[in-house]
Amino acid sequence: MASILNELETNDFHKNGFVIVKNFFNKKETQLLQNASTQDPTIREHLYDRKDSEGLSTKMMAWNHPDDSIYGVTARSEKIVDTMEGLLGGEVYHYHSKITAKEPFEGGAWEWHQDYGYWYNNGCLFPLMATVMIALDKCTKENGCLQVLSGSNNLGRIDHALLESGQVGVDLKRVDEAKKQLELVYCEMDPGDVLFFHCNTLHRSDKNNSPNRRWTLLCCYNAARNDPFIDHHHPKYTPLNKLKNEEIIKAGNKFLDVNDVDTFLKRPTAPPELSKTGGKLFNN
Ligand SMILES: O=C(O)CCC(=O)C(=O)O
Repeated sequence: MASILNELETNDFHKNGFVIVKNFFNKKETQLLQNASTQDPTIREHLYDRKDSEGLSTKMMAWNHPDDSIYGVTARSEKIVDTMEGLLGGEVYHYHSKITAKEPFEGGAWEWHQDYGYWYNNGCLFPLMATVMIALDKCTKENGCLQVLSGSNNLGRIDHALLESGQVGVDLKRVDEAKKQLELVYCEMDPGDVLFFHCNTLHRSDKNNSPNRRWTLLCCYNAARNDPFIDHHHPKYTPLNKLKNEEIIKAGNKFLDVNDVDTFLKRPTAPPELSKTGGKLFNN
């Protein structure tokens, strides 16, 4: 199948660094994806805390290779992979997937960053990488939906540093300047909607200030022609076995494979090469 995006939406992605697709998943698919997020014991066991600068934690879990669970099948579904291939201009492979879980009133913030701020350090030479964020819950301004700076994908990679909290963040002076020219967009979504965003798109999210949880599944891809030149904690080029979209519903009740536990990344994704700045972002 071809990309789910039409020419206008594809152009939007390249111009703005993101595109939201409403109802990307149908009702049944969405319900199954949501069920897995509440019922899969492997997810509960492997979520770890990721602190923000206020000490609040967002829960997170990540894994490298897609399995036969509903989440692995979704990450390999034609509608996602073909769309990624359309956006990145050729074959892609699965770089990793993750769940980011903000519990009601507790879920913390994510600081401004570009994903390529991390992935550059993994030996990915070109920013030929992107993520699809899948809304498992309603994502609103109040519960900490993703925020993006529209057009920031065209800024190139900005310097990042490791923050005291363990997150990796970007030079805020740059963000302040960029904000004078670029629109800040709150990517509010309903369950089953998705957001495709480029690895150089600046993004962040607020803490969850609401009684509603905000869980999302993010699947990240690298172009096959951008095979990382460093061995690191995410895979080098690994051919991806694409699946028909119908397989998502068939995999409905299959949870993440506990025996595949080695592939779960328990450590924060901050690369060791980045030095701590004592909690200050570039003396801002
Ligand atoms: O879940 C969120 O709000 C942000 C996630 C994020 O920025 C990331 O995974 O890079």
